[in-house]
Amino acid sequence: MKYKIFGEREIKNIPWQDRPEGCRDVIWRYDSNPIIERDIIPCSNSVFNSAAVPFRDGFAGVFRVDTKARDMELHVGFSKDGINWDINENRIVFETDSEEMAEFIYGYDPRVVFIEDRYYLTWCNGYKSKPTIGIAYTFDFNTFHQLENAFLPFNRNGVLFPRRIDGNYAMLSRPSDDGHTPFGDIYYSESPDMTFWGKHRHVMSPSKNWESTKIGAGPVPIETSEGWLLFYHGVLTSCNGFVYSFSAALLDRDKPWKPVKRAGDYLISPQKLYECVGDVPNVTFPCANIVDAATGRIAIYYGCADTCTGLCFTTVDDVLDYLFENSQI
Ligand code: BMA
Repeated sequence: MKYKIFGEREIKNIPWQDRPEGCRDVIWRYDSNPIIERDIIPCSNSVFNSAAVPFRDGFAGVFRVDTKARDMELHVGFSKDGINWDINENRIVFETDSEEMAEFIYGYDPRVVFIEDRYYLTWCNGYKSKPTIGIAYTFDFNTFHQLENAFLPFNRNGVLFPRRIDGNYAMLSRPSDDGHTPFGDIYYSESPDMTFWGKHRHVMSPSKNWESTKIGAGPVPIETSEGWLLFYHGVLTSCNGFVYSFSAALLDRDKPWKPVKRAGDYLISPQKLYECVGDVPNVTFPCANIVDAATGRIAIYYGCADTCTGLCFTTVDDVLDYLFENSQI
């Protein structure tokens, strides 16, 4: 491996396929996508934009399940290989000491990260029916303890860093509005205790045409010798609606609100039938990456057309080489 990875462990059973022969793409798709079909559990209308992490000798995940009543719920799942998943039929019911947090309105687009001694879950949480960032922690993916919302509405795409920065927990987020937000930059905030958030910093605005409407952080940033590798989604407004693609950027290791490299092109855009056709056409939306520290392999989980879940692959060396050769900053 050319570049160093920090804070990740060896994941021998990481889901993986080699780059197909002749393929020159930086990120390539799993050839049996989608890995999770929309009807995987009886109540599901769709399962997409979901999180997965290594857990015990396999993997655990928190899945966005939109039900047949079209409620937006969060469900736990487990897998031995990261590809075939058992997803709980009942949604997560959070425990909380805060009366204000007790009412569950909706939850979507989860991210999961291991920090210090436990797994933290962030998601877009309906607070009095307005979207903001919910936070909970779990040790076992059975009991989830919900903390206070990180921010006031309106906010989405809250993504925690896997370690403290300068002594504080750190989170990326995307302030938004109450609808299908036609704008959006990525911001950075810190907290000493996961409750009080401040030191807000601007990270990135939309730049190129493929992301010209809005951008948002995707999976948990990966710490490398060159900086934090962040996959992020970007939205183009076409004459037929939003198109969600994703790409990569590198953020400064000590001051992660400073981008140091940024791709000019998308790395995945909706092109396969299952990405172009579904409840919301033309959406590829990454929410999780699993990294094998021994090989630098990265498996990315992404929602497809707000309907099902796909998997794609790259390596730290592939993405960083690409960013160093093609950065548009
Ligand atoms: C965004 C979020 C995502 C969704 C996308 C496309 O605003 O709601 O969950 O995938 O729209 O519908």
